[in-house]
Amino acid sequence: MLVEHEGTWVGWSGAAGPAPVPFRSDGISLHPVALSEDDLERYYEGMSNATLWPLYHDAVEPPYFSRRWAQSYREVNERFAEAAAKVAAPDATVWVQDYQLQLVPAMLRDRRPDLKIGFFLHIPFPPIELFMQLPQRAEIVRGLLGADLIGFQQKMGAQNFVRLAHHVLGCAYSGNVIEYEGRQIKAAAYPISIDTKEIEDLSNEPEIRARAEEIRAELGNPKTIILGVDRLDYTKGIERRLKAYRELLSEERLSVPETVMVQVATPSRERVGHYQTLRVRVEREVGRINGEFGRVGVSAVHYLHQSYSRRELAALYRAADVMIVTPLRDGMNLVAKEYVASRADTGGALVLSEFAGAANELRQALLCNPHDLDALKDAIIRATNMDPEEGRRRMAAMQRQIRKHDVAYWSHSFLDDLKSVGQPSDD
Ligand code: ADQ
Repeated sequence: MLVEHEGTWVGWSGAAGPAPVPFRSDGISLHPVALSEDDLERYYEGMSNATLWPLYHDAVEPPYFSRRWAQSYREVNERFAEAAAKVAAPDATVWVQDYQLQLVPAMLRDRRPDLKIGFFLHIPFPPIELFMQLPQRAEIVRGLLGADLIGFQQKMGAQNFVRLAHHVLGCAYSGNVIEYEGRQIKAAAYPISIDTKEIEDLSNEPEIRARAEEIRAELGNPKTIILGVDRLDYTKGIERRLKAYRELLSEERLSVPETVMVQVATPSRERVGHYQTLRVRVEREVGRINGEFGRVGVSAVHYLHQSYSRRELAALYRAADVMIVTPLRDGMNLVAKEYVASRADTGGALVLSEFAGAANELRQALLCNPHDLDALKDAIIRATNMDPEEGRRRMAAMQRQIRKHDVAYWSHSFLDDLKSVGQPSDD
């Protein structure tokens, strides 16, 4: 998308310390912004990942509120706004991404009123009742209203925001258009997606198919491979899934070695307290399941706390008979879409939480409420015993959806809408 529009990327390099000098790569100009160790601790791990992340995900873990973190969030947002203001051409379009930068739209508009500003939130936007806990609530709403178009993963998020702008700042609105300081700001849903074709092609490569066979053999040729792939995050419902699996083994509705579970959990935010305790809890549960149901040389659950290449992930998806995606709340969940795209053979079955944004589109998945353990267990059993013809029909229908609604569709629909909004209001 940036290549197509000869765009410039302004972002963080991923390492603390001075920013590398701007450079070009694959036809894109990159302008790194520096984050110090202090910024990392307060702005990134603190305000972004221990305040906003849990608050926006239904407070499934309690958010911490800190004035020092909020001050750092402000400072770093200023830095990004300053950097973008410097590099943006006259009347350029700037697309600000995600919850770490919610103050940037207004800061950027102050500096560069000529710009067209879009904002996209990759995570859910919470209901008013939850958002109102945030000490910086008015500041964040004002920050976002600096944009011309605010994109959310789901309609519900957009509606929450419109109501909130009215509630907190008294903004008038009509449908999904908010009036603020003589401007009209649109809030709408743009469900993000994947490069469907790329993943389909990848998973059809003979080498990936051979690797999928090899994985099955390495797991002892079980009848059913159950797979979970997530960042190790408390929003992803990994513990619920493991508990459901343990109960199914204990009730002998599933058994080892006919069934084997693989849980890939990418290391994530490892210096944040919530994540450290989650890791301990998940590893304890994995140990318990293997202790009770494993045998010498046969694990009931293979737990892989590692990052994988796209090729290895594609092979794992291709090998998995049942994919379990059980977030307690998730903006979208690309893993669910990647699994569907990987099954060009129309094999496999997807168990999907109703609380993932992806559930709005993947209606033919086996949808369930992960808080309802019995419903989750029944969905896993249904997926395990799915009639192959029914499985193929469901998979093919989901594939039709994500072939049309791929990531290019997402970015084009957002940018097309951005072109046509933000005109001054009549009064
Ligand atoms: P995430 O919470 O990170 O994203 P998700 O949408 O599932 O969640 O994306 C994860 C990505 O990481 C996928 O592309 C997946 O393939 C990859 N991944 C997962 N485990 C991996 C591993 N072990 N090795 C390598 N890659 C791995 C946030 C929001 C989501 C939203 C996305 C995009 O929380 O709701 O869908 O942004 O907007």
